[in-house]
Amino acid sequence: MNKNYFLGSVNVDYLQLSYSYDFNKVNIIMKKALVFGITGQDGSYLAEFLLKKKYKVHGVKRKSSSFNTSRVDHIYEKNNKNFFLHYGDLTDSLSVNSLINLIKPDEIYNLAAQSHVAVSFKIPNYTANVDAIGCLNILEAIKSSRMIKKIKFYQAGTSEMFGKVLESPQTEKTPFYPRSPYGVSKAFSYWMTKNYRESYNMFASNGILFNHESPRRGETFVTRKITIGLSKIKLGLQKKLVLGNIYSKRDWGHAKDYVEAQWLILQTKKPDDFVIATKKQFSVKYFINLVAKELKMKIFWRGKGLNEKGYDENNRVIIECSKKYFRPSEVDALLGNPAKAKKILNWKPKISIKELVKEMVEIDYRKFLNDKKK
Ligand code: NAP
Ligand code: G4F
Repeated sequence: MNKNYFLGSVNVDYLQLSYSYDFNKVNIIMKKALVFGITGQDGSYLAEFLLKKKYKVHGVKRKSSSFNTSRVDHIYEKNNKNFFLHYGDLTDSLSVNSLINLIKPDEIYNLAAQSHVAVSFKIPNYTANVDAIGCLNILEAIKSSRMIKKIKFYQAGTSEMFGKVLESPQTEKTPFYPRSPYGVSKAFSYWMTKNYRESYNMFASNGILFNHESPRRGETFVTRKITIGLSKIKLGLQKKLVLGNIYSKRDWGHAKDYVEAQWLILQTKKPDDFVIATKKQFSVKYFINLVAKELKMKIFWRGKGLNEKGYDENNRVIIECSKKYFRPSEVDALLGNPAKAKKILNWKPKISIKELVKEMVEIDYRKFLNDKKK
């Protein structure tokens, strides 16, 4: 008779460990997480978070013509015993299958996506392949593996699924009305995740995350475009910042807080779907003003609509709007209610928008100051 009895998992002060009992000896086996999208903003913070929780972290990176691991290189150097990178691609179901069967993870986080809403209008087919079919590829791979009972799956859903919002603030019960190929593709993945949960009894959960930012945010998203643009203007490295719709409103949090929620979503007894948000809403224009304040810059606003411009103390235009950055259909305002996450996950955001702006500005300003000195 085999003396090893698998006893499941225990929750020790958030430190989740699988263990096996061998009569006199207890072997602690580290949990394994497989993260699709490890090289992105969230992937890098989630990897750091999971390593602190003593997971073995396996990340999937794409083959690209230039380096795409800058957000995780520091982890690789420090923790290389528990951190592994594998080539793969969500659109390549064979690679998804073989990675899952090779690694045999306890938890899978699908953070991989073509995540830019405006770009999704230009490459809708590609966006659907990655953001919709990619998720299905993972769900099918889990279903056809022998680990359907063991693997917990997290799908990175988004407030963009609420789109042209039908109520405010948005909750888990608010109907979806996506407004972009990105939002529609993510809604497909949301429903597929729920469907596999209900059809095959899989532990598959959706996070419905509202906008979250950080110094690692992609440079073409509006918050980072603003912190970089205004830092460069302050340093005389750029004359003007050209933006799109500065009146749209978002519920912005910090990515560090949001990856903790992603993990908590997989630690519940039953799989479920959760809104993760701050319940605070600000316009893009307000965000610009916060960044300017942090940089000790004065911006004087004049004009209305597309003609509204931001001027500096010398009456020079430093911010203007262009239709070029408008989307064929806009999501005007998002505001999330994270009450369910607070109640069930005991999650709440810790970092305020002012602290977020301070951190982003400090890092971007310092970077361009150093570049200038070179
Ligand atoms: P991100 O910085 O754009 O990262 C996306 C990641 O997906 C990158 O690692 C990227 O790899 C990878 N990827 C793209 N296409 C892939 C493919 N075909 N196969 C495998 N990997 C692929 O996004 P993020 O801000 O971290 O967001 C993480 C997830 O949450 C995304 O799914 C996003 O849609 C969703 N989300 C984000 C927010 C937010 O405000 N940040 C809010 C709600 C939901 P490369 O580095 O090679 O490009
Ligand atoms: O920073 P954004 O591009 O983020 P968006 O479209 O809200 O999407 C982000 O958050 C979603 C969650 O709600 C994620 F699912 C998604 O993956 C992504 O991370 O734009 C924010 C707002 C929009 O209304 C946009 O029209 O800012 C407006 N905006 C104004 N000027 C601009 C610009 N957006 C960008 N990217 N660039 C501009 O120049």
